[in-house]
Amino acid sequence: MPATSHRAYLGIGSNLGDRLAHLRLAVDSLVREPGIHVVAVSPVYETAPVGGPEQDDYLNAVVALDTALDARALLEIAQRIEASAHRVRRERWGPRTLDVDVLLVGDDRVDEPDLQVPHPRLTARAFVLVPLADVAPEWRDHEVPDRALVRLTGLELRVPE
Ligand code: GSY
Repeated sequence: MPATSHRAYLGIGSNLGDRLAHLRLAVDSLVREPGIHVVAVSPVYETAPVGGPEQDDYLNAVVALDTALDARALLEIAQRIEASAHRVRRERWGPRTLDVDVLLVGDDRVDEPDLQVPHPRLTARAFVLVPLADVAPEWRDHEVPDRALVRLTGLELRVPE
């Protein structure tokens, strides 16, 4: 665990049962979690499913938090919260009551079989990028190894007077 606090981002999604209740459960659980300070929650987006079998639309959001916990500790918390929503892994990419993904943890990079940070599919998923832009407008995709489909440059265009 790092000595100092860093900003982390978690993606939350649900497409089974009471989708909004599941997202609320995730946020409430994170707020109650020792060592985590939730600083912002994005708006909730309804999104078409990406990958997997035919399934219902998701509700998605991104949570920004400050913590001294590392990515592995955040993954354990995410999995515990998923379990509390009675999540059952029926099939990969299939419908789920609650998904809590570790997207970014400060500048940490993790490449292990069960945990990759930054999340490897982060930059290819509108259901992550759009709410992430709401809570992390300063975020730049050059912080992740692969090329984003859309990249914030910091360049400006002005309407001529
Ligand atoms: O990786 C998160 C689970 N998931 C989602 C999701 O949260 N939203 C949308 N729109 N499609 C998804 N496909 C998967 S898998």
